[in-house]
Amino acid sequence: MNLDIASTALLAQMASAEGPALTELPPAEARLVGAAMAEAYPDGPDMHEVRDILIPARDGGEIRARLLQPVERPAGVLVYYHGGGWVLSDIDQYDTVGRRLAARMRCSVLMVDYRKAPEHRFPTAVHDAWDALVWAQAHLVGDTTLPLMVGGDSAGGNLAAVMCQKAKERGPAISLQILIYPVCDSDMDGPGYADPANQLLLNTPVMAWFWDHYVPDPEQRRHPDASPLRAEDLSDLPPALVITAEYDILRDEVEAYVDRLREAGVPVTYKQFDRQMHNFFAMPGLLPAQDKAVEYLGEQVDRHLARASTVDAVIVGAGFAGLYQLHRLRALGLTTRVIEAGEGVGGTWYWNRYPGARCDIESMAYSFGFSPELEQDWVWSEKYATQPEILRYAEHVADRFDLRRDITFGARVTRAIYDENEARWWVHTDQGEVISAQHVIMATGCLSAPKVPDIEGAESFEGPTYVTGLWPKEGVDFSGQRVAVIGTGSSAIQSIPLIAEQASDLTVYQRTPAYSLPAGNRPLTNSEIVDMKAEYRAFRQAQKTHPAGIPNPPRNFQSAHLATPEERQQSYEAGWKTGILTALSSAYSDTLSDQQANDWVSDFIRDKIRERVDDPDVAETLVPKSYPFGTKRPCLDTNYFETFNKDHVHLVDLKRDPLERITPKGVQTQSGETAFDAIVFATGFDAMTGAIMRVDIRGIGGQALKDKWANGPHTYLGVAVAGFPNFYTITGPSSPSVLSNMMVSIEQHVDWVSDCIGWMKDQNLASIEATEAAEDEWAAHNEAVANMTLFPQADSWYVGANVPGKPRTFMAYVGGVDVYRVICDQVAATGYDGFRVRPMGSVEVVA
Ligand code: N01
Repeated sequence: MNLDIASTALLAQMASAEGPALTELPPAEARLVGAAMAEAYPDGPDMHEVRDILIPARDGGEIRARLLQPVERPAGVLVYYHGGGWVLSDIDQYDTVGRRLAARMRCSVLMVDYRKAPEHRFPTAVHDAWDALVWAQAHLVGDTTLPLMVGGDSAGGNLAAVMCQKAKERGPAISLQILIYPVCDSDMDGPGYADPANQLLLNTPVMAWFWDHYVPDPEQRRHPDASPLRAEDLSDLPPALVITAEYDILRDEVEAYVDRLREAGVPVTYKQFDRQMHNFFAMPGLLPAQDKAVEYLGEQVDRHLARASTVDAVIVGAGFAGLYQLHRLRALGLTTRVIEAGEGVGGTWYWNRYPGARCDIESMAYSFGFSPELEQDWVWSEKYATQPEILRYAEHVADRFDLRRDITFGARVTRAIYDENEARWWVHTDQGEVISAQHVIMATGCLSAPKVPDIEGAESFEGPTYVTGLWPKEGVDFSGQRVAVIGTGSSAIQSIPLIAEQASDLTVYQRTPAYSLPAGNRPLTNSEIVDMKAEYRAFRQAQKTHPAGIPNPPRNFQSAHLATPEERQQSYEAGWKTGILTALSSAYSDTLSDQQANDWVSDFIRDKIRERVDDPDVAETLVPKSYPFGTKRPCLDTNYFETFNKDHVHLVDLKRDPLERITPKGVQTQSGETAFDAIVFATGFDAMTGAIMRVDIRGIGGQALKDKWANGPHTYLGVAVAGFPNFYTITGPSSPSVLSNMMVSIEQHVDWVSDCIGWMKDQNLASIEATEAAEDEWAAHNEAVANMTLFPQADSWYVGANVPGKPRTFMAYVGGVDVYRVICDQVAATGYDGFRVRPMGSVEVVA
């Protein structure tokens, strides 16, 4: 015998306690033994609701039951019958087991305290089990489509099996039976009984004692309501999920029942828990296999529930990437679901509603190019569109292409688990839904996981706090308030001038000053719009062949070293006047790769900042000096620096006066506390990987993506990950993404992924997966290219420096979207070089 250590220890402990054998005790005393043991079980997980119920029994009596409602919205209803030989135990002793099942399965669990023998002999337990089942159907399922399942262990498993046989004729419809080492037959003469190794907690005398109390008449025991193995016809029963233990006198009769179910055409999933004994499932906390069995049952129930929700692809996120991806997959004939946490489309433009939020790529360029009709019809009003206008555009796209019908709003994907046998993903949402999909596409955005302010005491502030990336839909009125803004990145730089217009007093807490250029925003003229629309096709092509997807103004291929100081000044001035983000970085070819070339342009911008700010000390504080221009994302602003010329606007340099904590009244820095009515956190995002890592993603062999990426993201082309087949990251880490016009990169990635999936369909492939070698080669190339630039020098979110503890790696491909496109196209043209594929038919087909 090779029982696991915990079981061996438990048996040894019980033996040394030298109590009387169960069979020597009257049932009432025997019950106390179990109750004493249950005190050692840990508490189960918290529930949304725990309700004790009395269900009327047909004989006028009452059946005690406990309804356990999980925190997440239930995806099904499980009626559970506990074990204990119809004589022992109750729902109090099974409270932890019930809670664990409810939490893991995300199901409402009704624990039934059917009345026990010998006070209530057979068939009372059967009647009670039935009455509780009918009650659950009426009160917990009702008019909903929630699937009804039954389950139980040992004697409870026996009742669950009997319920399924009875329900076949008279309903209710049971979608799954969960049988944990159920008692199947009353003849105690099978080989399981003969093996001395099985004579453990449940042994032959104990089983005989149970039968004698429950059904004293040996003939009556053979009735299928007591011995379900003896039923004549097992066809048309619900699918069964059956567990046994390796050391169990009942294992053979359970296996006989499994065989008979299968012969009758009932789908059965069967698992034996090795090195375990009968009863292990009833002992939470004492026997680790109990946890494993709950997890196993949870996974199987997930799958069972997901059968109803099977699609070709799940897309996570309904921002621009998710919308276009849905459009493309539909065109390929794939059934697709989009899961979106927000209540509407738009992604980043749905959440970032802070004052002044607008794009810093020109509107007519920051738009989809895949539909010439769309780009001709839509009219942008300003050079740089505001957040509401961009959100209207996203909504227009969703409506125009009829996308909403495949989007589930207000639901967040929490887990995605890959099943190698089926080559499919099980995608879980926080709404309790589980979806089976061949492909999972993360369209979760690069800057969509707002960084929770890691400032001590942040939660203690008594006034309202706001995070720019999660701005309230209804807006905020700061009129007459004393406001603090923490952070001076793009979001802060856009919002500070507008907050200053309302606030009676505004203090900006700056840790690192930003390079910002005046946007020169203005309404678009009719002729600009007409001209662009006439040129749109050529412009889209130019976007594709530009390293940042921003062809205007054109790049200068000359080194700054070859220009005279006067020429440099002239070209920087010209770039400055354009109000375009890339104008200064593309003024010379080596701005981002040569320290001296960068110093020249950085000094130019520093002088411009000094010109814009009246107070020389304030100006000097606002001038960035600690990193080269462009190595942290530069900003575009409207009157940002000028705002500090206002008397009621103050700047605190956190490098000189460090922030100590947020207090109930305001902000405490080294030099003292300042009181505020409201605080705005413009503290940025857990960029590139944050939104992906928020989901528990498990690939081949159960490997967690967060473990694989523990030392930084590792991808092939920024779109695929070795060990995670049929899993795609749109504008993922190590793709050009945030170093480009996102719309250009999104379209390129979505097109590539869609072509890849279309190719798989044509080739009848079940899965595609990046190879480790390809991933390593891509990572090495990324690093080599990044190291040719000045980018790694800055403590930016590009390297994860803004998130304490995040591994430092450069997370975007610096080689340019033009070069990147060529590489991706070549990979596709060579039959997806660097990927391994599995044909359909080499995997299990989902029933
Ligand atoms: O975030 P950020 P963002 N104590 O990370 C400071 C895009 N975007 O939301 O630099 C004190 O840039 C932090 O200081 P430091 C764009 O790509 C685009 O503004 O880490 N300060 C920094 O000043 C952009 O780059 C648009 O030293 C703390 C600020 O908070 C990206 O989104 C508009 C702190 C965060 O700046 C992110 O921009 C808006 C702490 N504990 C955003 N933690 C447009 O299209 C952080 N900070 C126009």
